[in-house]
Amino acid sequence: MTKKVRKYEEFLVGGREEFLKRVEEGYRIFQETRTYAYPTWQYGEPKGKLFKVEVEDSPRFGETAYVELDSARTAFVAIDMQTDFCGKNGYVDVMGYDLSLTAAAIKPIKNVLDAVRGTDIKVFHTREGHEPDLSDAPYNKVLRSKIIGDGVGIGEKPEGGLGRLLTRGEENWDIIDELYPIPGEVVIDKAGKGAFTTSNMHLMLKNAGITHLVITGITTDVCVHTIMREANDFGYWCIVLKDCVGATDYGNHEAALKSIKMQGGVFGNVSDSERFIKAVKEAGLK
Ligand code: C5J
Repeated sequence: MTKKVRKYEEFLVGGREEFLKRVEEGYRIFQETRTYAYPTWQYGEPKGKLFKVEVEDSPRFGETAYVELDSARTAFVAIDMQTDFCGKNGYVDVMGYDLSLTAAAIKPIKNVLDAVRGTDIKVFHTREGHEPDLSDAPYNKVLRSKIIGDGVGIGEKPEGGLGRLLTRGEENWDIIDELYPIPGEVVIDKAGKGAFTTSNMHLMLKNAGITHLVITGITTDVCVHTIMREANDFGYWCIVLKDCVGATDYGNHEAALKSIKMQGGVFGNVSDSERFIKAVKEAGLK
């Protein structure tokens, strides 16, 4: 019996020519307008209002471009603005890092929250933390935290602290008062640095019909980057607001922002709170 030789492409669903035509059209629009236009061919007609945000160093360093978003398909995401990451005797403080670096994001995030609350942009908050019995905490993560914390790690209460570090239900684990969620905003509890595999965030974004994420929070090089990379891989358009993120090390913060911009925006785009608020106001979203 002769064996049929199968070609790899026989198993593909097709649509390559049509897809590349759409890419060609997006390319032409970009050449004319410097805008990553909202792809209605993919997502359908806008549910809210279209508005454009200026992004920096795109597609090359020193160049400016615009990302077009549908307000009702946009999520403003505030990542891990918990006492544990920016407050006294929290997880980051116990590790000995300079809290002013992560706390610097608080005020700009508050300004953006004030601008988006009352619009049809959806607000998502995340919290990193583990179950009180530590059943979802990897051993290596907990051990490393105890070593760098000079004997006090995840699941333990530091001297003078509010509660056990990165432990769900503790005061230090919760979101800081200045940025506390209001009714109607989504709070995602995640057991990892990312959110797409350790929480229901992806399901909730999908169910809400979200296509674009405006990302803020801490820390730039860890949870912000991990979530942005996950979202980008799933095709979400991501914009990080650079003054609304902070890291435990300034060099890492800068490098993390730079790496987003490589390859024409390998993980998305970078803007800032002022440019984003201006775009929201000019579009008259309230
Ligand atoms: C860290 C985070 N840095 N939220 N978590 O451990 O970035």
